[in-house]
Amino acid sequence: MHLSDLPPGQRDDWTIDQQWDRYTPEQHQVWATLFERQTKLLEGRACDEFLAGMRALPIAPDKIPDFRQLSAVLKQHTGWEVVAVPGLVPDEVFFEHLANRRFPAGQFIREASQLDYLQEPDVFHDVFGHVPLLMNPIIADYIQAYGVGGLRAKEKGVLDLLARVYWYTVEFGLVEQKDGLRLYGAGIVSSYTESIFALDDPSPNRVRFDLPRVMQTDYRIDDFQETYFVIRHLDELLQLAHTDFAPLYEQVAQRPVLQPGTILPQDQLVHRGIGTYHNAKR
Ligand code: HBI
Ligand code: FE
Repeated sequence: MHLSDLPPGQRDDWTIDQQWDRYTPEQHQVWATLFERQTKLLEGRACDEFLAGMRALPIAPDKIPDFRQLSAVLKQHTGWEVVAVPGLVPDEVFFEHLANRRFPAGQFIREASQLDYLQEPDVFHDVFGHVPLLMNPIIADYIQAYGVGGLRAKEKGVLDLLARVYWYTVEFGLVEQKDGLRLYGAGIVSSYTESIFALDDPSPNRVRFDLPRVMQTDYRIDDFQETYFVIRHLDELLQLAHTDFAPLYEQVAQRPVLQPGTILPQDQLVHRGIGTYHNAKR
């Protein structure tokens, strides 16, 4: 791609200026509405590390956060920064940023009339959902490792296998804590309806996380998940960050892709879903 093909203001790493001063009062109000709704829900639902990260960051209830301020605090704690992008960026661009501890966050915010509808990750999903856990040293290393691994997986033609691991952990993961199941996936904690569904609804399966099993399992991008995978502690992800996936790719690539709702005899079930939600749509 030639520099001259880029939209005005977009750099060749796809980053743009956040232009924080240009957000309108209406846009800050959308943030405020989402923030208030979500914060009420997440006490006792999100994992402790998420809630701790949220408290420690300059994320206010009534204003879209300024990425420069977020980055200043993140840098000190885990060496991460937040950079603005227009929306989804190509896989390699995304991985290159993560591998260098830069989190690409959507600059725009959803419309007030479509609070629960998202085609691409916006500033609420990316900042409210992802950034608090980047304050945690385990997640900080894990997401960087995903960036490094993503570049390799893309070369090998096995990105779909790795992308499932990201999906079922970083985006839609559940973790067991002393007082029960909690949320850590950004796709869940940034969604009002899925924060309730993932934890409280009898419909979805909740299955112990198993790496090759997850690599085999297709996921839903346009609806609640049919299966959530549960880790016992965030430390499980640290172990993953240090695992060589190459031999697993070879094994798993031979196996059939599993549909999102499939349960295998060897699965360790935390909860067997009754399937009402997704069955009603089939
Ligand atoms: N771009 N901005 C942005 N955010 C993402 O989460 C993202 C992306 N590009 C590619 C991508 N995710 C995924 O398809 C990869 O994680 C596989
Ligand atoms: Fe995300």
